Amino acid sequence: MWLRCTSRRLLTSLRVLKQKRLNASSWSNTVAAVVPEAAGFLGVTDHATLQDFSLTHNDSFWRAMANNRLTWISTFSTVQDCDLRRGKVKWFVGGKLNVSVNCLDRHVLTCPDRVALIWEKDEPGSQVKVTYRELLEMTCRLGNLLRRRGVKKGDCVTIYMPPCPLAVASMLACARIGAAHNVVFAGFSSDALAERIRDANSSTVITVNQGVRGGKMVNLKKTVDAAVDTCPNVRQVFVAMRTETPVAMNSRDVAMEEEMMHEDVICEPAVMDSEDVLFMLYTSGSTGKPKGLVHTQAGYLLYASLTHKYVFDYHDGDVFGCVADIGWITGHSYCVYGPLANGGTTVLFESTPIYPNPGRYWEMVERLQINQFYGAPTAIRLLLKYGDQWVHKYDRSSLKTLGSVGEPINTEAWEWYHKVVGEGRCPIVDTWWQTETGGICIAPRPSDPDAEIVPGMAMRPFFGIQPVLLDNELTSKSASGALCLAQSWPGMARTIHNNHQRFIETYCLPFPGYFFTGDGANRSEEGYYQITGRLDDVINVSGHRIGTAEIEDVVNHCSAVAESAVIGYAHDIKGQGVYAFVVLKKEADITEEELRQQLKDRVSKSIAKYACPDFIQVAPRLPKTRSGKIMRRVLRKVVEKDLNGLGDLSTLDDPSAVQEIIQGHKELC
Ligand code: 6R9
Repeated sequence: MWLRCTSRRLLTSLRVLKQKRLNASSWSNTVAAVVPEAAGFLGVTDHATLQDFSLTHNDSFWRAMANNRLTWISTFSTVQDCDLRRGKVKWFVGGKLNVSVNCLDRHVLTCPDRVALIWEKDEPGSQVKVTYRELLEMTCRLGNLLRRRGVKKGDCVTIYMPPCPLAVASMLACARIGAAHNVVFAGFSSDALAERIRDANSSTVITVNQGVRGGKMVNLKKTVDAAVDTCPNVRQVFVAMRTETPVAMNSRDVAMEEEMMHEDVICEPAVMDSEDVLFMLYTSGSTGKPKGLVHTQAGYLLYASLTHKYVFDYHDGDVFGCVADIGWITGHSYCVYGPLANGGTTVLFESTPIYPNPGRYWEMVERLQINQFYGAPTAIRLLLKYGDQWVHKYDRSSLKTLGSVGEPINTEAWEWYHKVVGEGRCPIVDTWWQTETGGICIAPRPSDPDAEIVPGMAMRPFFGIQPVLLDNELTSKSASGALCLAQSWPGMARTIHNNHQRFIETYCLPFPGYFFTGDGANRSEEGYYQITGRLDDVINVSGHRIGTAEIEDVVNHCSAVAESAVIGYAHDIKGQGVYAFVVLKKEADITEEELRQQLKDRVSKSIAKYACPDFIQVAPRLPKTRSGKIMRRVLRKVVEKDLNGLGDLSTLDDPSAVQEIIQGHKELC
């Protein structure tokens, strides 16, 4: 079904490379079997050669992949036009395509009745299956509706929905008519939603009357109403009915399913340029407001599709179970775009890992016959504590690969996932990537299902990815440093919406010529990568990324607060928890209990519940340098109870501040 592209130059250069790198005896193994689209016409048979080739012949590699995996309306003229120094990133320049056609129409031609989506609803056993034909029909009706209601190519539509087929159809309908989507995680508060709607300049919002999660109803439409009331640009809100509970409809509201029924099932796809915007997705940075990272059409789709196929060893007919929410990049790339571009069957998980009991994931694996399961370490750590019996109860023989994403996976969780869940026979793929990278960049088995796996390590770069650890000797084999990527790849974000300068300053200027990820990493003698965590003030709570500055901003708005410092601390289950140090104004008249309640309410109203501090320590003052900078390093060490590791305190303005902090911490914890 894929178009075959056999470039003579590519063939020749690969043969040369092959001769250079390999002797005849190492040709036994079969990249032909594992990366057929490369090996089939390249004759390459091992990962290292193909990985090398993807870097040294970057254009040839990506040209072949783009021709092989994507269906183009008209082909591109230039593979890439990138300059990381200037934050310029363009791939498949001049090419025209439509992403929804790549995810739907071409599969409807060959396998219309294959299941595209399995909607695993909150109540176990109430799953809904949607075929490719049905998803195309839903998408077309919705595309026509959006068009009729004035949504145009280049507009941005905000989607505030839990994982469900209509949410996926909404994303694809935007792609069909050339509008960008901006999915906002449906756990965000109305203030956070409003901020994102305004920044994205959306005039259309899509939502549901209520969400259902863990047996509870959540009034999402109410949150949208409160948000939209502060967004004068919003002219219409489409409301789908997830439950039967009626909701008050305002003049701007549109009953989505009813209106869709009047629409045609054929919707002309917009002709999109490779570099037109496909979506933006807000994520947290170390300073300031959340940033709307922008992803474009062809490069993103190709990268999501290729990584989905090779990192997880996905094959036709497999059921892919990524339990992330569609509001995060993991949901975008591995619930929606990657699997659908590959004609796969993908699960949309609406519930929680412990509803109705801690056996939920594994009961679902048995019932849906899931082959690849992809989840977050925080959930694994939580389930581990409930004991093995919840896993043993269910048949997991369908499982072939187990994936991990979002934060480092600790050894205990890795071993349990491997031994108990996977019965020691399923490889664990610890995948490192970010909203910015669009898809997985480092993972244990990007091509070879038999490759060695080291616990707790993301290990090997994906094709076309060249990690470097900077601030370190570049020549040494083992190293540690700031994780940077030395050349562009098709899935990377192109800019920050409305703020290209911030994009350049955040990712391109710290190490000129390299893309700076914000993470630190180690490289072993064997060349395997291990991610050590963020180097900036971004923390990771239950796999949700949040900037400490964002939380401080909300805390500082409380009238009793003079200043604050928020840090992450190691948490058994969440990975990291939030710890806030607060200095009160002299005139503040508030009890500590009132303050705690007020701050929790404020943070959950302005951001989301997961960002609420677990500990709030009221301090007379914060340790600062003489130039007035808060010494967060000292605060972290106090919370880690590593008083010997406080380090150099010579720049401290007043050393007694540290003693006060230590004393206060002892009293609180
Ligand atoms: C996909 C996603 C990105 C940040 C990233 C890093 C952390 C993600 C990881 C990991 C260690 C892994 N992270 N995967 N750390 N090992 N396998 O999570 O995107 O929400 O943007 O977060 O998450 O710190 O920089 P996003």
